[in-house]
Amino acid sequence: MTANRFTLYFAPGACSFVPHALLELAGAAFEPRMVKLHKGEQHSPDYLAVNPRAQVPVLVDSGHTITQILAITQHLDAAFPAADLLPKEAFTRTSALSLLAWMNNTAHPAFTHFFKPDKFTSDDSAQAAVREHARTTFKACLNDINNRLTDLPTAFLFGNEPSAPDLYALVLMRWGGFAGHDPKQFGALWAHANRLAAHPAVARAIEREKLQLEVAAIA
Ligand SMILES: N[C@@H](CCC(=O)N[C@@H](CS)C(=O)NCC(=O)O)C(=O)O
Repeated sequence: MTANRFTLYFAPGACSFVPHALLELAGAAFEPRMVKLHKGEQHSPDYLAVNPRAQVPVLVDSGHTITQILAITQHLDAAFPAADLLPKEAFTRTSALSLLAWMNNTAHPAFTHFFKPDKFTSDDSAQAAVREHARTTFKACLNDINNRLTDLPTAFLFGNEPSAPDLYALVLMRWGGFAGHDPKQFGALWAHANRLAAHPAVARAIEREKLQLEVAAIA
């Protein structure tokens, strides 16, 4: 039996779902290590020794620690070329990386402003304003993704098999539910998430994280 080469530090429902599902899509043997963000485990000395930035995901490959979803995605794509975790054709690949970068550097932080407004101001009333504003800006991000998915000729964003941006789209759609955005209002995005959830490899990651596509809104 081959020894586990990969260890993934993840939190259920967090952006770490992207590399988690990529590992499943690749058929990789990996050790999943759950970090309970709501319990503050990311700030424990043990975890800070893994990632001093106190964030998930972290992928450890043969003793090399890799952070940031874009870097992890590239790394897994290189390790498992047959899995098509990113498209191969040059312009399609560039489009996929462009979308993945936007999801990571724009849509994701828009949600963070809603979910953790205390990261942006210590003033309580300003936090409420940041949260309300982010609720709207994040909805615009979900509409952007929904528009891309509308009338798509393929089952997934860059072909008939899921690639990394598809997985991030599912994460962001779920988060929308926390912000009170019923996922079913984004018809193409909702249908896409359900197609993804029916994919056996993605379903394994969903099952391990015990995720529902619809979540209750938080105040
Ligand atoms: N750009 C980073 C984003 C990582 C990130 O924001 N992770 C969140 C979970 S989605 C986290 O670990 N948050 C810890 C906290 O809020 O304390 C990446 O691509 O890995």
